[in-house]
Amino acid sequence: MGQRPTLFLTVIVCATCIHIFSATQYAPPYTCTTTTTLCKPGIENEGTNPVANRPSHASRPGKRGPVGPKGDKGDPSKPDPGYNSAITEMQRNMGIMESEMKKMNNTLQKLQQENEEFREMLHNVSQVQVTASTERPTSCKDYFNAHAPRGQSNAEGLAILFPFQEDDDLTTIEVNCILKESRSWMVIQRRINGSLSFNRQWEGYAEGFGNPNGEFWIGLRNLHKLTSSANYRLRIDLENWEGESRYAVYEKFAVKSEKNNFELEVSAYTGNAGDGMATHNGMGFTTSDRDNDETSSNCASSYPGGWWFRSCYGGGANLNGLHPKSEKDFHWLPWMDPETLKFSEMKIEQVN
Ligand SMILES: [Ca+2]
Repeated sequence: MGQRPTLFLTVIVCATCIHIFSATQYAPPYTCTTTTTLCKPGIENEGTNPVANRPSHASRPGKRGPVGPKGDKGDPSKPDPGYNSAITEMQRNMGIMESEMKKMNNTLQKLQQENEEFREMLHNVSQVQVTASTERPTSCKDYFNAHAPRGQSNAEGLAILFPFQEDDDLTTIEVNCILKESRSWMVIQRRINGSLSFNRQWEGYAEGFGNPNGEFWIGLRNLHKLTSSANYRLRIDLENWEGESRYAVYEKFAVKSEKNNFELEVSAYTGNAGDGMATHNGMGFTTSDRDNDETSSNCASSYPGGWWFRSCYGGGANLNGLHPKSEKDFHWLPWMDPETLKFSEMKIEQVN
């Protein structure tokens, strides 16, 4: 009986030790991997260990786990293969972009060239249109081509012409155009009834005056521009106070520049009025303030009105002289001498 109390005490002590050891070994937080049943501290609990899942221990921090081995730093002289492939991809993309830029440049150049060609074509078309346009006739022939019914051989109309556009000069002149026996004439002078004074000085005759539909002088500057840019013939129609008519045609008609005093060139007469202009051929124009005649006086002062006077109008004509019948200065002497005229009309036609 003396050994039984000792054995019992020993058992009690060992049981206590086992309990204490167990409590220490499995104190939370305990972690487990899903593949181990033995939980270890420092790893988050996600396993199935029933001890680790105890709610009373879930918020307690674990111990820091072991630090792993350091990684390989790599060789700086050997770039990352991923980096190399990115660079290659960028270079490939840049190549594509350069190629696209070249294509765009080529397209742009083509467009610019086409634009230039288109502008040139437009310019040519507009030139053709200007020449053929009914809005901008260059001559009375152009005007009648647009306005006279086909087949009509006689007509008359007031026209605004653009005769100087070959020099890109869009100066217009307003004239009376006459279609007579299928020929187109531009009126440059007309006397009807003496209602308009032709007693003008140099600037007036140089610039022109009157109404194209009535009494009219086209102006020496216009005459020079017209007849120096193309060949013209001149036709003069006359009427006397008895109602008779005569005409004179000169195949060559031109007026020189103002610097040359608007010298007259006229020749190759045909008609039934007689050659009233022959004596005036080669003369400069004379007005009361500009004496270019061959007399010691000024013919335009003696016979008011400007003309290509030589020995005044002896043997010739004075179509810008005083008109009223009583003044007796409005003459075409080869036909009527000493009687004066009632009507005169000077007109020109371009010779092709
Ligand atoms: Ca003189």
